[in-house]
Amino acid sequence: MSLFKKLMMTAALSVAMLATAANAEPIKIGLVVKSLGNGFFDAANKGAQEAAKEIGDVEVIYTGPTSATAEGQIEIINSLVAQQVNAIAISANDPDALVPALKKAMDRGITVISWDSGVAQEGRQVHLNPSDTNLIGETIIKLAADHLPEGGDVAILSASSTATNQNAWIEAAKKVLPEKFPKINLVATVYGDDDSVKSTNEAKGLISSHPNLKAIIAPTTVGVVAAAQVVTDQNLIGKINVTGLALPSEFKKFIDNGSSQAVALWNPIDLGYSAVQISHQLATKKVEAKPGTTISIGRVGSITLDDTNSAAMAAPFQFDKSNIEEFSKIY
Ligand code: RAM
Repeated sequence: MSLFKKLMMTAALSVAMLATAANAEPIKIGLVVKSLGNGFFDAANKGAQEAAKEIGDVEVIYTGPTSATAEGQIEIINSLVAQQVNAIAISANDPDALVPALKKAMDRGITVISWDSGVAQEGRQVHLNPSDTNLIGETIIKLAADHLPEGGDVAILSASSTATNQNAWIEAAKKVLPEKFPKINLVATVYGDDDSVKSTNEAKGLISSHPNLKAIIAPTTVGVVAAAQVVTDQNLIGKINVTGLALPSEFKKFIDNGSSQAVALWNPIDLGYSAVQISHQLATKKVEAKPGTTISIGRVGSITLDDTNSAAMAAPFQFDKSNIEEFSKIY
């Protein structure tokens, strides 16, 4: 073959390869959150987009219903299946109600993981917990108990009554109460649905029905802000301590004004980043979802799947007067 012909063939091959690269569809990952308009999920999306950029061939579709319901999420799952996404990574409003829709997605070859708030095992391949469930359960009670040396009445203001994550944390909290915190008296658990208005009304209800209430524990970033605002507005600072899981950027003012002594949370940016890293590796078959598998998650480290194909990311941090300013600039 002449040199000219050889050169022409190499050039043609390069053009063909370039065309394939340009036409290659990105791996599409639907990041489905409990509801839109929640700062916690916006922070998770930041990390998700960061992971997509880092990996390179990934498009993250950030989506969720306007209110935190399973029905709203089912519609979204069906629409992502119709769009033929490669993966769905969901924070579930209900462990069971989403299973049929997610099974349908998996039947079509779509990778499904849950993160933050899980779906039952038959409805997903992997579940990523932010942190160890028992540790979070104990942490939210300890946050209240640390400031109640004499003990007293406390109440929980949760998210929706079907939220997998909050229900698991509350159950874990109730388990450690009698032995580790015998002087803490849990008088009620109410549900604000991760909706500011409902959470505000539920916080007001707790205060009027329990005159000796010493702390409101809200293991939700939406509920905790609503409760602290109510305590502030009703001049109850110093009487009722609001605590739970809070996003420092939204909550700093309540540490500053004394309606809360301390709260906790893990890094939501890292959580969204990890969900995308895991989804991508499963969707591109770089790893398989089976017990014992170790999945590396870029700058966050790695996780090893337990016998339910679940894993936890990291321990929660505590925020108080000494450090909330610094963290409020990050998330
Ligand atoms: C709310 C949501 C989310 C939870 C955080 C702590 O934003 O309910 O699922 O992980 O709080």
